[in-house]
Amino acid sequence: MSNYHIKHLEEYYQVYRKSVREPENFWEEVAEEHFMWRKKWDTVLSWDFSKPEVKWFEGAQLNITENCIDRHLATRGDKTAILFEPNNPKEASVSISYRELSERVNKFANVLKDHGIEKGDRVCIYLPMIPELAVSVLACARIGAIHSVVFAGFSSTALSTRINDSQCKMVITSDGSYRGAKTIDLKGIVDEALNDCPCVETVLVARRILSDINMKIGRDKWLQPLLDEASSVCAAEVMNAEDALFILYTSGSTGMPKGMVHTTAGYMVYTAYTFKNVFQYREDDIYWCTADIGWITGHSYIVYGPLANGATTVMFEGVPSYPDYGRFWEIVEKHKINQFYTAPTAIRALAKQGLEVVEKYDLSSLKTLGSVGEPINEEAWHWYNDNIGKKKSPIVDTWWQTETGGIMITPIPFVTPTKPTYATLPFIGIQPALMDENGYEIKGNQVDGRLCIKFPWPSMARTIWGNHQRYKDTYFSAFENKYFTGDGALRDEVGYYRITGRVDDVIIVSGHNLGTAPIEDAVNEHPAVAESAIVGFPHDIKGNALYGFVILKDTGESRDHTNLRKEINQIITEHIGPIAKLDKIQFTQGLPKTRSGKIMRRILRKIACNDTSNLGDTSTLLNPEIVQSIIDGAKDSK
Ligand code: 6R9
Repeated sequence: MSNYHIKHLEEYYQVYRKSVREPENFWEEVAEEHFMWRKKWDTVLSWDFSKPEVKWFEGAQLNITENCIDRHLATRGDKTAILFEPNNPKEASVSISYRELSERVNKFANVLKDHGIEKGDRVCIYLPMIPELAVSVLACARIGAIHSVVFAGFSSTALSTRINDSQCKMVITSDGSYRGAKTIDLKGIVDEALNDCPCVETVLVARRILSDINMKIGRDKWLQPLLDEASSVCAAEVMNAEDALFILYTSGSTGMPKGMVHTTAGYMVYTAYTFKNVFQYREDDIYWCTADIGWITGHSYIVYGPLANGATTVMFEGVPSYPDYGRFWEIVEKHKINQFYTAPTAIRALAKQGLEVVEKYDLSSLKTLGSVGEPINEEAWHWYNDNIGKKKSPIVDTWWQTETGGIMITPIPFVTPTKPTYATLPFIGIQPALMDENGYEIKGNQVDGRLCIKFPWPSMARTIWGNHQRYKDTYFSAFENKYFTGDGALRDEVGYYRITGRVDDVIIVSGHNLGTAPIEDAVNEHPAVAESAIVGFPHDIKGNALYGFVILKDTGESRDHTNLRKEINQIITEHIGPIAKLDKIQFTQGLPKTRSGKIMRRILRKIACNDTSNLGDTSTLLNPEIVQSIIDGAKDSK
C-alpha cells in the first residue's frame, strides 16, 4: 500500500523522486498491488518518442470492468457505485449499487454481442448524462468493443464526421434529453447524421423523455426490451494491456477532429492512482464531478478512476442554472458531497449570482474542491475558496488533456500548499519541461516556455485513430524526444507551474477546446463569405469567447449584416454545435497576411482584445494598410 496514498509533502517528494528515478519499478508496484490481472506483464515499459511508440505493461491481460466492478462485489456489493441526480430536482435520484451495476453492464454487454458487436469493433455512444451512458461505456469495455463517446451537444454533422472517421458499427442514443427547461431531440440528430454513415448497422435507443420518435425498421431498436431479455452474466473479454479501450475526439488546430486512442492497462492504472490521490478519496466519501462523460474528464474521473477505486460517483444530468443557480449547492447538501470537481467557467457563472443562492445550503460535507478545463483566474479561485470551500477545503487546480488521459499537474489536497491560479506540482511520475522557441529546455525557476513532457506516463494516448503520422506531427515533432502539450506555462520560484494558455490555434471556450480551422471552414460555407479568421478574446464567464473577422464576397450589392450574423452562427451550430457560436462578428475588406499568405492571427487577437497600442512590426505584411481599417471597423463588430 506504501505508494498508493500520499499523505504529506515530504512523502510526495520522496515518492515523486522514486517515480522519476525508477519509473518502471514505481509503476510496477502500483500495478501489482492495486489491480486485478488475468496475467501479469512481461515488460513494464518500452518507448520511443521518435516513432512515437509507447507500451505499458506489455504481455499483461486484464479486463478493466473486472477492476471497476467485479472485484468490488464481495466487499462493496451494496455500496452505491453510481448516484444519478436527474435534471429535474422533483424527480427522485437513483442509487445504483455495485451489484446492480454489474447486472446492468453484463446485460448490456450481452445485448451488444447479440447485435454482432465483437472485440475491436467501434461503438458510438451519443447519450445524455443518464445511467445508460456509464453503463454502455462499461458494457463496451466488458466485451472489448472500443467506445467512442460523442458529447450529446454536438451537431449531426459533427456526429457523422466522428462516426465515419472510426467506422462505428453501432450508435447508442436516447429518444431525447433534458437540459434545464429544454428538451432536445437527440434521436432526430442521430437520424440526420446517419444519412451519411453507411457503416452503422444498429441504433439502440434508450427511453428518457418518452417522446414520439421515428424508428427505422431493421436499424433502430428500443434498448429496454432487449435488456429485459438479456442474461446478466457475460464473461469479461480478456484484453491485452495495449488493446484499445476507447477513442475520444478532441479538436485540433487544423481540420478533422483527432480521435485520441487510449489503451487498457496504463489508462486504468493511472486514472485509478490519480483519482485516489488527487481527491484523497476515502471509502465512504461521495464524489461528484460535474463534467459530462462526453469529455475526457468524465471518462477518467466520473467512470473509470472512481469505479476502479470502489468509489461512489455522482452523475448529474442537468445544468448549474436549473431550476435556479443554487442547483449545484442543493445537490452538494442533498448528497453530502465530499469531493466536488468542476470547471472555472461554471464557477465564474455561479459567482455572478451573488451569495444568497449559496448561503441557503449546507456545504459542510465538502473536503476537496477541484477545477479543470482551463486556467482558473484569481477572482474565481478566491470566490470558490472563500464561499464554497470556506477556506477549509483545498482547491486542486488540475491541469491535463484528452491526450494525457489523466491529471498531470496538480496539488495533492492537504499535502501541497495551494497558490491561486497555479496547478502547482507535477503529479507522481510526470516529468514536465519548459522549452524555448529554439527547442532548448529552460532549466531553473522563474521561467516560462512551452510545456512539454519528457518521459512517458501510463495513460498517455497512443495514437490518433487511423492517422499515426498526425499523432507524430502534432505532439512529437515540435520538440525532439518530447511530448508537446500545445500549452504555455511558467514555473515560479519554488517550482510551481502555472498554465498560461494555448500557444496554438485551439481556443478554450467555457472549458471546451475549439479549433479555429473547423469553425472557419463552417463560416466559409456561407454563400456570401469569401474568407474568415477566428480568434479568441477574454470573456467574463466563458474564459474566452470567439471573434470572427469575415470578408464577404464582392457582389456589388449591400447586405443586411444582422441577418448575415445570424446565418453564420446558424451554420456553425449545424456544423459543430452551439458551443462554437461567434460572440462577435466583424465584416472586413481584408485580413492581415504574411508574404507567404498566412493570416497574422497575433494582430487579429490584439484587435479583438481591444489592445491595439502595441501591434508589433506590421511592415512585413503583404497588406499592412489593412490593419488600420480593421481597427477602425472593430467598433462596429457585434
Ligand atoms: C482535461 C481537459 C485540454 C486543455 C489543455 C489546457 C486546458 C485543462 C487546465 C487547463 C489551465 C487547468 N486546461 N485544464 N488550463 N489550467 N487546470 O480539459 O482536457 O478538453 O482536452 O483540454 O485545456 O489548455 O491543453 P481537454
